[in-house]
Amino acid sequence: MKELFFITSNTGKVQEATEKLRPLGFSVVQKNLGYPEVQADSLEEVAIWGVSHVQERFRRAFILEDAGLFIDDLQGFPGVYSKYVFFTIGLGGILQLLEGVEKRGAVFRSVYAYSEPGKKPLLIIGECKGIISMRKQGTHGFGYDPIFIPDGAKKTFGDMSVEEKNQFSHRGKALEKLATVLKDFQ
Ligand code: ITT
Repeated sequence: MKELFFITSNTGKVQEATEKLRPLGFSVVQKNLGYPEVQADSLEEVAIWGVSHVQERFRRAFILEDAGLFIDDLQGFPGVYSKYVFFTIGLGGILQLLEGVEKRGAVFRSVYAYSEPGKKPLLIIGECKGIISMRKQGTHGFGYDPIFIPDGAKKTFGDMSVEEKNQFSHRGKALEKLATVLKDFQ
């Protein structure tokens, strides 16, 4: 098993990464070092900025991730502001904004950065399309999971186990690609 340091404060992300990467030969180790989340237009910029901060303090290879939910009818909101919006208006606020809206399409995006000391990070992207449910459903997962139904499923991420969510999710897809790339890299 290869150790892979994951710089994150989010234990939900760590659970999902651990579950996905274990069978692919990686053991995920959480490091909650903290880094500033710069206000930027894209997840990629946030991730790159995060890497440059962490590289100054952590002199080993690591991964970090920036993710967000982009809702079609809200022109991509909350997107890069997903964390702030979750802790302010919350799931109830999002459902209210979509009251009476029939076309409820949305996409979760995840950008992973893999960094080695002194090198430019490698970016890996995963996406999961779906819809915003009419009401909150389920108690699993974190963040927007109780209001997101991925394409091909009949229930929200909040109603899925970690394994099930990983089969559909932006994070699951990004981590699969990451594992393939790291096999050649290391
Ligand atoms: P880090 O320490 O890794 O940055 P975080 O929780 O701040 O953890 P992000 O900035 O990447 O993570 O994500 C922004 C928000 O988007 C996050 O707080 C969730 O509310 C939401 N989010 C991201 N991925 C999600 C997922 O798989 N399911 C539900 N909500 C998600």
